[in-house]
Amino acid sequence: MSSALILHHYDFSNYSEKVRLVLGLKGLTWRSVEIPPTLPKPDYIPLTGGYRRAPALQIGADVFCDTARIIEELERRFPEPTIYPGPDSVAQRAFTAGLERWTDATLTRNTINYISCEHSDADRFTPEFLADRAALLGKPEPGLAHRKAAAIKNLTQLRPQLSWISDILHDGRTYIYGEAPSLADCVIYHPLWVMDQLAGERAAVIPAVIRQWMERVAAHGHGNPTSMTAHAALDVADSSDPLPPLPSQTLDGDPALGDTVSITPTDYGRANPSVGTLVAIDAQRLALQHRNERTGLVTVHFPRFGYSVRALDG
Ligand SMILES: N[C@@H](CCC(=O)N[C@@H](CS)C(=O)NCC(=O)O)C(=O)O
Repeated sequence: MSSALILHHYDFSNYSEKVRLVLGLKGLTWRSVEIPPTLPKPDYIPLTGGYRRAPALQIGADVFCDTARIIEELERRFPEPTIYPGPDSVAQRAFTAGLERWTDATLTRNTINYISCEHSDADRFTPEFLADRAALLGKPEPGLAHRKAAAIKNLTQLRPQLSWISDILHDGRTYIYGEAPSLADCVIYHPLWVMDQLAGERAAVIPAVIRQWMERVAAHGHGNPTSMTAHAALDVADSSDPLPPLPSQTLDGDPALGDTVSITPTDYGRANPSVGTLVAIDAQRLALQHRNERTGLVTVHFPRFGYSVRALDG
């Protein structure tokens, strides 16, 4: 039971969709805990030690935050079928990491900004949701009068990126890297998919060649989820021990193992760092431990890329 994969996520979360697709490509069985899309998240934050973003993957008393770290762990534990089918899987992993930075940072921002301005009347965009996201991103939502201009501005940025994707697919290939699906399909799919979710209808801006590829990707499904309550997931953490931390190699300026640290996203969500004792650190990964009365001792894992770590005074 404690080795079960427990994904904390919500339906219209595009980063969660990236992970759900990987679970599908690997045909994995997992437990699904639905978390709220906005703060407060009283049954989630106790697990992560402060981090608010979705998704997180819990395995016993280990919690993996950020899709990059989650997917790395899934590939390590379940290497077959691989999400890097090659022919050179090492190079493909690196190319896909680069691709993922584009789709996470830029494509996602443009698709979400475009659709939320173009379809600002969609049911999803309640005042509470918009206020939560303005606080998350640290900037005000565009007022009604500016929405049309913001939609157009984002569309000018979105169109070239949609052309890049169409051009990758121009020779009629089945998937991004050819005949086998890979992580590259998942990382390009989710920022497009979220436009339909937020608009509550198929986004007209997605051209047919991309739509057909999206249908092929979606056909792999999400593996075999069964739902679990958040309380049951907290109980799993409480009745499990975290795995021994990975070996560490500190770099110049790093806090020392055993320091009380905060780990904070460098892009958005900075108001909600995770806080705990640093137990692992190297050039690629970070992990801290914290203790909470509802979870006992938990290790929370982050990628190094996109997160800063600093020792807290005292
Ligand atoms: N770099 C993070 C980004 C995660 C992220 O921004 N997730 C969105 C949901 S798709 C989020 O957490 N939004 C705010 C919230 O749900 O509280 C990752 O790859 O996991």
